[in-house]
Parts: sequence; C-alpha cells; structure tokens
Amino acid sequence: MTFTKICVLGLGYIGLPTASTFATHGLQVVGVDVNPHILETLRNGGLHIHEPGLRTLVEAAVKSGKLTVSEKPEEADAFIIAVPTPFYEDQFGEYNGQMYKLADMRAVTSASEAILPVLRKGNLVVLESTSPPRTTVDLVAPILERSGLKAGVDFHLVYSPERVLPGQILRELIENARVIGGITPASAQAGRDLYAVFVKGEIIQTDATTAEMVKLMENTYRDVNIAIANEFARLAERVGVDVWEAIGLANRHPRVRILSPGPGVGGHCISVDPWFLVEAAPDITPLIYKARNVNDAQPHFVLDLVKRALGSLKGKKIAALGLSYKPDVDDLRESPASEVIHLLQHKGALVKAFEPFKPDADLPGITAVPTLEAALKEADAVLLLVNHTELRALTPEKLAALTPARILIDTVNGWVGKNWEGAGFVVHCLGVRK
Ligand code: SAJ
Repeated sequence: MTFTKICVLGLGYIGLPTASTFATHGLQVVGVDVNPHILETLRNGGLHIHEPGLRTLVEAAVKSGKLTVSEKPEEADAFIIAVPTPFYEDQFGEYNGQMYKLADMRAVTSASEAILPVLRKGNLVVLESTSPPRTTVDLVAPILERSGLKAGVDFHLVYSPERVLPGQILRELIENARVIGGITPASAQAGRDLYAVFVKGEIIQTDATTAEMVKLMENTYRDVNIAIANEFARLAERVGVDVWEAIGLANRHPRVRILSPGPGVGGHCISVDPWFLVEAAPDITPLIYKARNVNDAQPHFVLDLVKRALGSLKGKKIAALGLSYKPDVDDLRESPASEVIHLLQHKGALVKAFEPFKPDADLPGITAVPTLEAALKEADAVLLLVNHTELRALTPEKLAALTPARILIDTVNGWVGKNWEGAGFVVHCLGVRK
C-alpha cells in the first residue's frame, strides 16, 4: 500500500514527533488535537513539549507545508491514534480486597469516533496508544465498524506500540525495531508499508493483541526489575551492604541485568502500564501488582533515610535537587521527587526544590526556586532526587562553597566516588547502611 496523506490524532510526546517525522519524509500530514491551546501554540511556531531536536524537526515539517494542524481529522490514506491512556484517579477495581487502577480509555474512544465520518474503504487505521490487551479488536474495531465498513475487510486495522525513550525520542523513533500487529496479515502488511517510510530498525509483523501484550510486557518487565532493585536496596541497608556495589558485581554475571534503585518510578509509562495487565486479569497477576506497590512505596523509604540522617524533620531546611521523573528530561509528570518533597513537608521540613531542566517549575504545594544557589544557600541538608548529569557533576568544593549544609542525602548514587568527607560532608546514600 502507498500513502500520500495521513492524519495523526494526538499531538503529545509521541504524536507530534511521529507526525513531524512522517512530514519530513514526504507525506502530507494533518496533526489533530482536541486541545485548542496546543493547536494555537503550534500554529504560532511554538512548541508545548520539550524533547531534544523536536523544535528543529517541527519547524522543518511546518515550513515545508507538509505538516498542518487541525481540530478534526480529514479524509486521508491512514490514521494514527496517539492519544493518552492514563488511569482513572477516582475509580478502582477490587480483587480479594486489593484495589487496582483502571485504564481510562476515553481518549482512544473519542479519537476512534472522530475518525468515523472520514473513514473510507481501503484506509489504514493504527492505534499507537499503550492500551490494555484486546483494545484494538474489542474497542477500536467496533467503533470504526459503525461506519458500515468491516475491519480487516474494507479497511486495515493495526496496533503498533511506540517504544521510544523520552529524551531520545527522535533517534529511537527511526532506529528502534517496530512491532506491527494487524487484525489480519494484510493489515499488518499495510502497517509495515506505512512505517517503512521512516523506520530503519527491523519491522516485525504479528497480530494486534500480541503487539499490545508486547508493549505492556516490556514496561512491566522494567517495573518488576526496578522493584527488585528497590527491595535489594532495602535489604542492603538492613544487612549492612552497599547495594550499588552489590548490583554492579551481580551484573558482571553474563545473564544478570538488575536495574537501579531510586526514589521511585515515575513518568506516564512504567508506573501506569502494568496496571493494564492487572486490570485484564487481577486473579493471576500478583507479582505485577506487588511490584507496582513496591515502587509506589519507595518515596517512604527515602523519607526514612532523611529521618535517619537528620533526626526530627521539624523546621529543617532541605535543598531538594531535581524534580523531573528521571535524569536529563524536563518532564515533571508522576515524579517520585515531588512525592518525596510532600512527605518531607508533611513531617515539618522546609523544602526548597530546584529543577535544572525547568527552573520555573510550578508544582502545587512545592516551593521551587530558579537557581541552584537559591536552593542551597541556607540549607541544613542537601537531598539529591534526580541523577541529572549537571547535578551529578557537582564537586565537593563547589557544593561546600554554595551551602552551609554538610549533610548530603543521595537517593540515586549520583555523588559516589568523590571525596565528600575531605570537604567536611557526611553522605547518606539510599541502599547503603551507615
Ligand atoms: N528508573 C529507576 N531505575 C532504573 C531505571 C528507571 O528507578 O534503573 C525510574 C526512572 O527514574 C523513572 C522511571 O523508572 O522514574 C521510568 O523511567 P524509564 O527510563 O525506565 O522509562 P520511561 O518511562 O521514560 O520510558 C519507558 C521505556 N520503556 C522501556 O524501557 C521498557 C520506553 O522505551 C517506552 O517507550 C516508554 O516507557 C513508553 O512510552 O512506554
């Protein structure tokens, strides 16, 4: 199948890079979003998200005339749905007295409904949003079939997960292997033809539900791996071991690859997607459920660490460094750092936070200051919450000059290997017994 014009529904972290990449590879692309603010920003040459290289790419796509934006889909050869699939904040499932989170599929539903009036025979529809297993066949197909056209017969339908890492989206979009799950082999082939426009990685065809599972399994595997790293950190503190050294040594085994402990698991993917599997079958997913709980509880272990370092937190001034959900990105969504700060404040600590990637960060209930100096200048203790390259690079001499604090609490092992004691500091590191 060949493609001249496509519509991409949802212009967020995945949709906008995808739409722009198709446009710079010669397709006519209509980017669709229901948020008028996003459309206005893009029409005025602005950008509502931060991702390295994205500004240049979007500018090139718009300038060439190949990327336009609209509030509604138009007739096209293919439609890509890349809208958010969060979980409900106020609705839960229950199994055996245990609550689990439920996927909020309203955006996928309304995007599918928006395609209905412009869906034509021979079109390809792709769902990219991370979704519970069977969404493509049980939710999207029936909506699109309200057009009178039959999925897999009159139009092609595919699930193809995005697997790009925030911070490296543009490179990974092109280079990563791409899984294309068709509701029929012909649909998968049509999906391959579309992504072959720019994907340089391997393109692998399968069925739609397998592709959905693949995506969820990848992120769940990572969540469970981080959960075990966090439990190892707790154990290491208990038995008097440095977990970072122990993990480093264990990872010298050719078949072991333990991830890193930290203040918790944030972002909009790893901390969300495993719930889709629990929701699909709560009776047979106790490990996935437990791993989510272990990682969600991690900010409380950071609180314990800070208490061990400082005693009572009442009135203690803490400089909290890093607010994003992970290193070297500016994304503050679902950030464990914010949760740690709330817990500290709840115990009476006075926290000033600094996020180098977003000096103007504005989070409810958190005092964020625009410079490192402002966060550090009157602190009693310095708490490293995100392993940003520039925070990791701080030297004992530099820090000693910027703060009267001599207590450092490192939750990410960012400051390992420097002569902190020589500069008068005492370092408390997560996963290391003092
Ligand atoms: N984290 C740890 N320890 C680690 C690694 C990560 O505590 O060893 C924490 C991070 O600090 C962060 C969270 O986990 O708070 C998630 O970060 P991440 O880098 O593991 O993942 P995301 O959410 O940025 O991106 C993931 C990626 N999935 C996998 O690596 C399997 C990415 O490829 C997906 O495309 C993305 O989810 C997505 O959109 O689903």
